[in-house]
Amino acid sequence: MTGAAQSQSSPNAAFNPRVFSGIQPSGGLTLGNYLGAIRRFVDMQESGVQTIYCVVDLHAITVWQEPEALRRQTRELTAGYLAAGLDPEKSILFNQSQVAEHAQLAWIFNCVVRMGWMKRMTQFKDKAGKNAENASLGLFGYPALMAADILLYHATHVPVGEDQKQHLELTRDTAAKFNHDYGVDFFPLTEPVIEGTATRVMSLRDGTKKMSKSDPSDASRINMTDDADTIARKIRKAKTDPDALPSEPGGLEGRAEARNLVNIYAALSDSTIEEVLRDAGGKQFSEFKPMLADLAVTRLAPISEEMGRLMQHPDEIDRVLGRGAERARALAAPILARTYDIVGMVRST
Ligand code: AQP
Repeated sequence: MTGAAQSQSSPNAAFNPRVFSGIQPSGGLTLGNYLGAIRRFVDMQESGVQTIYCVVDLHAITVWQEPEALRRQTRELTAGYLAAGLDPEKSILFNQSQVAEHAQLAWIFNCVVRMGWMKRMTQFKDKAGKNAENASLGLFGYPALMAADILLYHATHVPVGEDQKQHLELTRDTAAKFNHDYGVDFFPLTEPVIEGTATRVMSLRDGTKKMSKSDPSDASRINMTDDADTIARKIRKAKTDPDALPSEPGGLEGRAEARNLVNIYAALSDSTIEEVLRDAGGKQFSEFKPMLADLAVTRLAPISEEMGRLMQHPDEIDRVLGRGAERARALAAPILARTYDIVGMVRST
């Protein structure tokens, strides 16, 4: 986290730095979720700020989820958090549905945000596609629940991938409108933290589409539970062009698939694009892809092995989520109570 969070000139100077983020258990974890989000979550945990990480199961049901699959994916995502280095003693880890205050604050925000704001959300347009009339109301209202997730903890910073930037802007607009309408300075104007070489990992089948858990093609993504052979096969079959890699980043212009594989290599090897191309410039993909596959397997195998081990103990995972939910509720309840007071709800004391 930068010093901006603590700076007196920051609009959030009155708030203690606090980080919140979440991932939907809407499928298996992908390399995109890991590089774009979870790795950043771990960095922030280690920076000493208070960190709160959620499995956003209420968001997941905005599109159909088989109940048994949702339960498994919720535990698997938690296992992914733990295996990647999130520590339930240092961070608060929980699933959203166990803290009812998320849904309660979302209702208040449903009455603050405007229809016009929601209609501009590109993710709704992408996910609803041509069949928007048949999309759930929850999918349309998703960003108001997301604003509630974040503002319920007065979070000042949210690590996310590039695709969530517009939703974060809506969160700031929601806080600003609430503060303005009620004449208070109650909610912070949360800042997105979109950093690193892998803020947008693209599909292995189409370099213009983001890698996504719910893409119908399994070959489009690397799942965090894929074994070494599967990872190697998917990378070998990844779409590329016939040219060799350039030795400068400028040479990746107009080569979306090549850029994506170089980005992934840079992120997994903790190096810059320039450094990768200094070594790999001039190589054909037939040579670069096996290098990338080896690196991916080396980096991901320990995480997927640990996920597998943790998944043998679902009770242990549920205990982590339950304990995290208690700690989350302790932070959320007073903020919701104060929100109700500001809005004018009567409550007995
Ligand atoms: N391809 C990606 N590259 C970088 N970051 C990514 N994230 C997702 N995909 C990429 C980041 O992961 C976090 C969790 O995302 P989410 O599960 O809440 O929803 P999403 O962004 O819609 O992710 P998916 O994988 O595409 O899920 P589905 O298919 O269910 O919609 C966010 O921080 C996101 O930026």
